[in-house]
This record gives sequence, structure tokens and C-alpha cells, in this order.
Amino acid sequence: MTRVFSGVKPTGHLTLGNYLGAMRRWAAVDQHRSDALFCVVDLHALTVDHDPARVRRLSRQAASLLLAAGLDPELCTVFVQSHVDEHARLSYVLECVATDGEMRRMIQYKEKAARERVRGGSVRLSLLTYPVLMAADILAYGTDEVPVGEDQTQHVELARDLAVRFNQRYGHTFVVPRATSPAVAARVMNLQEPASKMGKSDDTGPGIVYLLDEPDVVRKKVMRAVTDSGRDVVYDPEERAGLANLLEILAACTDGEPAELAGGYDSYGALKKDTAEAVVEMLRPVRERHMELSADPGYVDGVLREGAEKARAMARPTVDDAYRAIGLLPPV
Ligand code: AQP
Repeated sequence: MTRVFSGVKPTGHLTLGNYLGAMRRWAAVDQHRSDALFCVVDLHALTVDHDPARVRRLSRQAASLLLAAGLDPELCTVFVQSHVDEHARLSYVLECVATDGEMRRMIQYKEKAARERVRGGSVRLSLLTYPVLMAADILAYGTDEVPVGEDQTQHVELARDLAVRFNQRYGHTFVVPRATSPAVAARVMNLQEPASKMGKSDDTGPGIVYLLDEPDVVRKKVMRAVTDSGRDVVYDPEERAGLANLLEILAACTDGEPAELAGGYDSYGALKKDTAEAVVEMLRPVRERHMELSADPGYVDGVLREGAEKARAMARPTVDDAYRAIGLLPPV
């Protein structure tokens, strides 16, 4: 059976981008057709300036939202990265096959390091090595497929490269994974800055739809989305990015096709209204289930406890193999 692994990072409240680019597909497709693990990757949240209490709170909220989005612990494994030591154990070994040049070429590193510098902060070493830890997340489980939004495909490519290099140097140890992305809304853009990805740790709140936003807040954000001075509704991601983003969001919510949907509108206002309602309706059950789960923290704890046990048992043999293969003396 195909092994699938993916995760969300508790660096902020989860967004419509996280949902359309990744979580929705995990629940609707991946958990049903594969042996799947989904993880709150909390170690990755420590790579930028962070507040410990907030990371803990957001980790719990992200776990609850994964379940609220439809992940079923009977079908898949849901857990928190830091509860499974194998991720950090394997990461070190993979650092010994990765190069600093590879790390410095990562687009997300360049963008996030630049942002940290603008804010006057220093860049944590862990931000540079973050893609290696992500490779460890993936390779520890013998993962075949990594369903991610487009922004993460470069990191999955790196995981592939490291797996191939390790196998060539030290003998076959890792399955070589591949990224998969949705056909529509693989990169949801910020509603206020359509040239930038909708990112949960960005500062432009009005451009970001959070999964837990009240319906009226969602409506307001979508109605105020930046478009352009044109009048006709056409799907042109290159020239009319804001409009294209709205059409992609509507298409993703209604299982439609952006260019076809464009033909049905003669004003931006009508498109925005329908998009807002489609988003509100899509998120309604997620918010409701999240509220129910918030009232039952013992249930979420139980899922995470069992998930970590299962994940540990799955990861340990591969990580032990990697330790042996690279030349470390097994415990005596
Ligand atoms: N805007 C997006 N469009 C489509 N997919 C997206 N994803 C994130 N943003 C978008 C996908 O959601 C999954 C979980 O993402 P993550 O938590 O690992 O964080 P990220 O990729 O770094 O994105 P964020 O939300 O913007 O976080 P910050 O701001 O902290 O960097 C991934 O599969 C991702 O592709």
C-alpha cells in the first residue's frame, strides 16, 4: 500500500491556503486510499522567533483542526512531531549527507531569512537546516507520496535527493518519495497581495482567511480582496493575479474549473459574493467540529498519544537501519 506522510507547522492559525492546498485532500482522498500519517510539525515552528506558550497552544489547535477537517484516527495516524524522537535522530544523520549550498538555495529559506533580517532579528541555524528535518520527517516512514501545496515541492525534491544520495553511498535504506499537489489552488494567494502566497505567519491579516474566522469576517476579507481596474471577468493568472486567485478559490470550493467559472460572471462584485459564500459554507463544518473537539480535550490527547506510539513503531526500524548503514555502532 502507498505510504503517505504530510504535516502542518504551528507557526500561526491555519489558513484557507493550508486547507485547500493540503488538508482537504488529506481527508477526502489520501487517508482513504493509502497508509497515511499526518503530523503537527512543531519542531519546525521553532525555526523563527517564537513564543513557547503560543507554539504549544497552536500545536493543540492544529491537531484539533486536522481532526475537524475530517482526518479519522481509525483510517490514519495523527501525531505531534516532537513526540517521536526518531525525527530529530534521523535529521542529524541526513545533515551528514546534505550540503550547506543546498540549504542556502531553498527559496523558503531565502524569503524567511530576509524577513527575519528586516525585522532586525538574527536568523536561526535551524531555519537553514529545516528542510533536512523535513526530509527526516518524510524518509523515516518509508514515504512514497507527500501531498503538499506548491510552496513545499522544493523541500520534497530535497528529500528525494538526500534519499538517493544516502542509498548510493551507504546502501539501500530509504524509499525515494515524490510530492503531489492539487490541480487547483495548489498556491492560494494573499487576498491583499495577490503576488504573495497566503501564509499563516504573514503580517497582512486582512489578506488571510483563517479556518476559524467567523463567517462575517470571511465575507469581509473576500469582498475586500484586491483585484484590478478591469471590468470583464477572465482567468489570467499572469496578468490578473487577484482575480485569478478568487476564481481558483471558488473553483476549489465548488469542484469547478476557474476559466469556465469566469464565463459565468460579468462583475467582480458577484464573483466575490459567491466566492465568500462558498468559502463560508466549506469551512462551516470544520469550525463546528473544532468547537466540539475543543470541549473534549481528552479525546484529542488520546488520538495524539496513540498516534505517537504507532508512528514511533513505524519509524524506528528505518532510523536504526540508517544509523547502522552510515557507520554508527549499534548499542551493545
Ligand atoms: N497558500 C497556500 N496555498 C496552498 N497550499 C498551502 N500550504 C500552505 N500555504 C498554502 C500547504 O499547507 C501545508 C501545511 O503548510 P505548513 O504548515 O507546512 O506551512 P508552510 O508551507 O510554510 O505555509 P504557511 O502556512 O505559509 O506557514 P508559514 O507562514 O509559517 O511559512 C503544506 O502542504 C503547504 O504546502
